[in-house]
Amino acid sequence: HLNGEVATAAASGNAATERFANDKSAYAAVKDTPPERVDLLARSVLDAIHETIRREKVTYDEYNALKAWLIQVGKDGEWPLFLDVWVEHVVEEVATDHREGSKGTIEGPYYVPGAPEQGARGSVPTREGEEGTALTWTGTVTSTDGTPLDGATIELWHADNDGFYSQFAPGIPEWNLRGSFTVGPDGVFEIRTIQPAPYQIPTDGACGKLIAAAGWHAWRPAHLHVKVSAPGHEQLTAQLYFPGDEHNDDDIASAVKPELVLDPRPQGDGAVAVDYGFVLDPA
Ligand code: MBD
Ligand code: FE
Repeated sequence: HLNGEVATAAASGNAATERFANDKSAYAAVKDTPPERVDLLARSVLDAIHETIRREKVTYDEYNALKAWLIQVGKDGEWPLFLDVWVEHVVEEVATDHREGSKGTIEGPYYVPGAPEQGARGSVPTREGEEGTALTWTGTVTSTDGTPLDGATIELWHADNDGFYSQFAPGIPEWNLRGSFTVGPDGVFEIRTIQPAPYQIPTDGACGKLIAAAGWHAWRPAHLHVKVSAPGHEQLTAQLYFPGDEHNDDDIASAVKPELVLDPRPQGDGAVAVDYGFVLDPA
């Protein structure tokens, strides 16, 4: 309960669906996919489904259970959640295979463009007395040749100490734990925030129902999301993780890579500091 309101799967799912529907560049791809490609991909996916039905001898009860579940995914607005948890990691793998710079990973459903600019050194907007371990994060944004990238921007978003994202759970200020940081000629940034809690996929919606029915767990390890952009360079979408998290090895979204695990240093006063920079590939 957040300020008396309950976070529901349908509310966060429908907010994520709405956010994606307003993403102009993502929607441009819908009409720009050539018919030959749509034909190839649609047939290929359908072939894989037909093959599964034959191999596993899928029954009418199972087919109807699937139909009911797919309808519920739409009603709960959970298509972004479903796709980003169980499909996006392979799209990301294929899309970034050629890169020499920093490893990235999936974006997930909760990015919102336009987070408030804080400069190269600053803190993300937080509530008064925001709960959680204080985290100071320093680093440099460079190109693959080592040149600092003047004007690079890091957009940061993450869950709070209860595992909730602003704009996708009730009772949280709009830009809480979301900020943009733009570096100067030295490429250096210093961000102050708090450590997020592990994130549990909503259990009361269609995705939660699949997880329960299959006997899976619903957890992602604690993570910080970033998008890093600089003129003339490919945008990097990444997440950073914390060592020792019990879900680093079995993330429901399969989005952890060893290169993305931070090495935080306890500061003695309960706070932690971490150094982690980004290397972008020229476009
Ligand atoms: C998240 O916070 C997330 O990062 C992903 C990938 C999926 C669901 C929730
Ligand atoms: Fe996330």
